Parts: sequence; C-alpha cells; structure tokens
Amino acid sequence: MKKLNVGMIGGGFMGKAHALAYAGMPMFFWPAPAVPHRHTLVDVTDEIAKEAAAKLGFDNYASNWREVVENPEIDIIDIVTPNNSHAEIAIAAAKAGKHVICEKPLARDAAETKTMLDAVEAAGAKHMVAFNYRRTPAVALAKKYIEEGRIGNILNFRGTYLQDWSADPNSPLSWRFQKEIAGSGALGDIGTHVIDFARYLVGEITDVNAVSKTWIPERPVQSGGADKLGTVKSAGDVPKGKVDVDDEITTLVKFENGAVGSIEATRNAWGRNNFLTFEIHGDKGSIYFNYERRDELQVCFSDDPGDAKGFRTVYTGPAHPYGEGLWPIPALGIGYGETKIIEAYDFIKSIVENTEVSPNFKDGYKIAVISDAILESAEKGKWVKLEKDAVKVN
Ligand code: SOE
Repeated sequence: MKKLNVGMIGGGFMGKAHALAYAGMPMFFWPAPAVPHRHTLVDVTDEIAKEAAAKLGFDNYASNWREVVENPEIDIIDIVTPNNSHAEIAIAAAKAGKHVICEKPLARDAAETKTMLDAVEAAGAKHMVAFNYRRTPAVALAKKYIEEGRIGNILNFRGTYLQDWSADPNSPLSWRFQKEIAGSGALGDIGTHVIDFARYLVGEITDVNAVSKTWIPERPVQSGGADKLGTVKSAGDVPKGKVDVDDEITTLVKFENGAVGSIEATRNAWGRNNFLTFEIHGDKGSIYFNYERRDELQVCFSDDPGDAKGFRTVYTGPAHPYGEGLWPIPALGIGYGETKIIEAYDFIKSIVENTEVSPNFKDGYKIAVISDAILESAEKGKWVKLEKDAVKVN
C-alpha cells in the first residue's frame, strides 16, 4: 500500500492531535488511500524534538525545519506551530514540492495569508487548512440537510465559540495574546472556526459590523515557551506584559444569499469550555449544533405534525457522513481525535486522487479577509463591506 511520509513542524498540543490522526486514520478508513507515515518531527531544540518524536511516534527528529522541508523522502509538511511561522514554512515547503497542511488561522492577516496561497498554487501542491470542526459528523449532516433543502432557504445563522481558559487574569501571556505572533486574539484563534462554519453551511459573507474588547489588558509573562492554555496560573509578583489583541469579538454578518446572522468569539466566558455552536433557521426548519454535545444534531422541520413539532435529537452514527469508517452504533462517541482523523483522511485522499480538498488555502485566505474586515469594522465602529474581488481567488 502506498505510503506518504510526513514531516511535522511542532510537537505541542496540535502536534499531538495531528500525530494521533496519522496513526488512527488507516484504522478507521480502510483500505486507506495511502498510509501516512510519521517520518520526522521538528521542534525548537533537538532535546525537545527527540522527546516529542518518541511520544508522538515519529521515526526521526530535528530542530532545523528547513532541512526537513528539503528532505526528498518527505511528501507532506504539517505545520502546527504558532501563527507567525506558518507563512515562511508553508512557502518553503511548497517550493520544495511538498503538500502542505497547516493549522488555523493560516497566518496573521490576509496579506500574509495570500503569500501562502500564491506559493501552494504556483507549486501545484495540495493544501489544507485545519478547520477540523466542520468534519464533526453532526456538522457534515447539517450541511447535507441544508443542501437537500430540508430546512428551506436560510434566513439566519447564529454562531458562537465560547471558552473560559483565559478568563482568569492570572493565566499567562502566551503567544496567543501577542499580535506580533498571533495576528489577532479570540477572533483568529477560535472565531475563525465559526466563520468556517458560516461559509461552509450558509455561503459567502458580504458585510460585517463588529465590536471588539480586550478585557484583560496585561497578563503575567509566561515562563517557558509551551502554551498551557491557561492551566498554569501565575501567583505573586510575576512581571506583566501587554495584551494587544482582542479578547472578545461580536459581529453581525450579512451573506451573499440574503441570510443574516451573528458570530461571537471569546475565551473569557466562565463556564464555557468548547462551546462552539450554531443555530440556523430556514423557512422550512431549524438546526442547532453544540460541539460540547457533538454526537447530536438538533433538528426541527416545519412539516412535522403539529402535535410533535419541536426540536428533536439525531445522534450521528453509521447512517451519517463518515459513518462507514467510524463507530458502528450512534452515540458511541465522536471526539476531537476523530475530527482530526477525518481531516487527515480527506487530505491524504486528495493527494492520492489528485482532487481539491476543502477547507484549503483559498478558504483560509477568504477567512483571513473576513477577519481583517471584522477588525476594521470594530475599529471604525461601522459596517464594512467586503469587496467582491477581495474574497475572489483564482
Ligand atoms: C485554544 O483556544 C484552542 O486550542 C484553539 O486554538 C483551537 O483551534 C480549538 O480547537 C481549541 O482551543
């Protein structure tokens, strides 16, 4: 069976998720289009890379990503590093003839993202941006219902991504709070997942009207590079550094097809963990999804009998998207790992079958353009219209 060698740049939280996906993918989707082989893991020092490679099942380790990108044995470069390094690595990987999968957001702003898109297109590489949540079977099922017209014309999309890991002012100033590294705050980190849902399920966004807040303007400087996502709290007199990104974004949106809606993102919502939701109303029904209950899709159809009208729960399983590869009984449990396994499967399949996969760098670029418009709207305090050409790609 064909094998594709993966060089993964980064061995942290996302590295773990992607390594698990490469290991698990053939177990779920057999025969696999090709077997992804964990070839080389790169991290900032040889020592860290060696340990991460051992933990995540890679044969080799390195601390110089450039050498790995140039290695003729490698087929795929997987980028799971902080946002400020994505562009440089992706462009070098494309030039070296590799296929590229990159964590979200693709880069710090639309201009930087465009350089990545141009590079992969010029090289003829396959490319994917890791907005994994659209691969939750319940989300793919929502898409199927919408495409089949089961809820009619869409009127409203209401999407949220709420977490609380940074609500405590003592959670440290990781790179996620620094514009130079992250580009933006809650918007790029988690709001972009909701934008991905909105575009996937409803269509292109044409106008935004946003407000943005930075609730905690400075945080204790983090010791060590690892991003602990707020699990480590600083105590005592640790020096503080400035937060120069958004903690919270709320925006109204208008869609090309006439639908309207809203998108909210914050990591300061006590009690919310991975509260990634959408409620979509059509003129023939409604759909509700909450990732914290990700085996379930809540649906209501207008032609349900009057005495049984209301939301009902569909538990995803073998009858639903990706069901043939996953677990044999609905509600056995879909997890973060499964969404990443499906993502890896679709990416590997696109390489082997020479097809285009979504979301790819074109989608990543469109999302970056929308994100920039959201920030501009929040700054100016008014609606920002997305020029049609601004989101048009080749
Ligand atoms: C932190 O907010 C984070 O790790 C995001 O960066 C991921 O995209 C999300 O899936 C989980 O939370």
